[in-house]
Amino acid sequence: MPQTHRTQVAIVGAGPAGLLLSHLLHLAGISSIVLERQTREYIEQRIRAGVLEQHVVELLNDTGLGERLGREGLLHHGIHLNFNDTVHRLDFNQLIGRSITVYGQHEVVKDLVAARLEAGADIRFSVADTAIHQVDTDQPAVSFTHDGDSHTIECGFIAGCDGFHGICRPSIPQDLLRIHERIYPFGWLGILAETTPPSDELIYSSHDDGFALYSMRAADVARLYVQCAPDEDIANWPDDRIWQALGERLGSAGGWSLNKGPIIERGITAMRSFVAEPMQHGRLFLAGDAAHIVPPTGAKGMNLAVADVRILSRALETFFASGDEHRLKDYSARCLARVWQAQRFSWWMTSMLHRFDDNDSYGRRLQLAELEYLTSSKAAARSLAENYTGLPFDEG
Ligand code: RFL
Ligand code: PHB
Repeated sequence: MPQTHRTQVAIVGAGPAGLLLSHLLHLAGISSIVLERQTREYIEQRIRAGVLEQHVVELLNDTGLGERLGREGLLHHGIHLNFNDTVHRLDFNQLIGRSITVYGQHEVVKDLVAARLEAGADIRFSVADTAIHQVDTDQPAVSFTHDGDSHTIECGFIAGCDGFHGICRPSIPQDLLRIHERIYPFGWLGILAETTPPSDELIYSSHDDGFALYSMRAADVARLYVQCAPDEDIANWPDDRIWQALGERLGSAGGWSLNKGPIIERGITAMRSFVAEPMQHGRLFLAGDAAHIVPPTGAKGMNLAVADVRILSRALETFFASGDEHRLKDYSARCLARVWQAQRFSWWMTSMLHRFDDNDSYGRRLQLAELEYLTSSKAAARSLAENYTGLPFDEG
């Protein structure tokens, strides 16, 4: 039986962007329905980002989502940079008085799903055939199928929070979008392992063999990455090869030791920078990975998704309270100003830390000069600290 529903905002995608938007709108008394093609279990297990900027932590705290984050999140005041057999600590707290929190994206997702469902939210998991309609009118709609039935949501606005491979961005006529893109000649092989992380802060390691990153999820769970080919077959990386590459790239400068442990998750991520402009078409607003992608070296993807939906929820609040559209009209420009700052930072971190062309000794020496400068100049270190811990939200 075809069914029709009505809501103020239809949200496509239950990642951090879609779920947080639904939560923020709820706090402002605005109704929404969230559509997700995966199951609840799947989105709550999907291992992805781990670093929350200080503004993001503050927003989650201020909106009632900070309870488990406060208990289980790991507050970090700095990171390590490891290169040329030397290790340097950048102390964010000392440099700029700010910090970050390590807390898995899937934990944020679990907290959001729990808060939304407790508040009686309408989240539809395992939907299929999602399509958006009439976004250039003031009566847009979303259609989908669920358990074999067809449904239509009539709404005031559609939020496209469906990630890079979603349907919302491709629904915008391609001649209205400008795409800016860079593909990198490498990927990351990431593992989650049951072992003590080598350090209690993140280590970014630039090694002649390639980049490695040592992160964590808990005192006994390490999240580790090694640079690999972009189209790498994971079968080429048996456990021993992963541990050996991680050990070599960590080196001995920090006095750290890397203990092998059972690998409980593994995957390869291609690296890409991508921006679609504008982030709005009629009554469709894109947020998060649906509009932009950064390589993970700067730990910015999830944080940008949060900043977008904070700006969008404020704009929708103004509209529903007074009919004033000026914030909705400014949405794309306001987000993109911040998005481009994060693009620059993520591209710069990626360029500085990875192995590029094997034969380019000049390029390698430039990377090392940049790292030397960064770790010897307070001005340079402050710039990294400011961007890494997060530029201010422009909630305007
Ligand atoms: P998501 O999380 O991809 O969520 C989109 C959701 O939309 C659903 N969907 C649909 N639903 C209904 N109908 C359709 N047609 C649909 N098509 C798609 C999908 O199933 C999904 O549930 O996007 P969102 O919300 O914009 O969030 C973005 C973040 O997930 C992403 O930017 C980060 O994970 C990136 N990232 C990092 N970000 C950080 O801020 N800090 C980090 O430390 C960090 N590390 C990382 C990362 C991403 C990584 N990978 C795997 C790419 C480390 C890695 C390795
Ligand atoms: C992670 O913990 O997964 C992580 C941390 C920092 C990054 C990317 C990923 O830059």
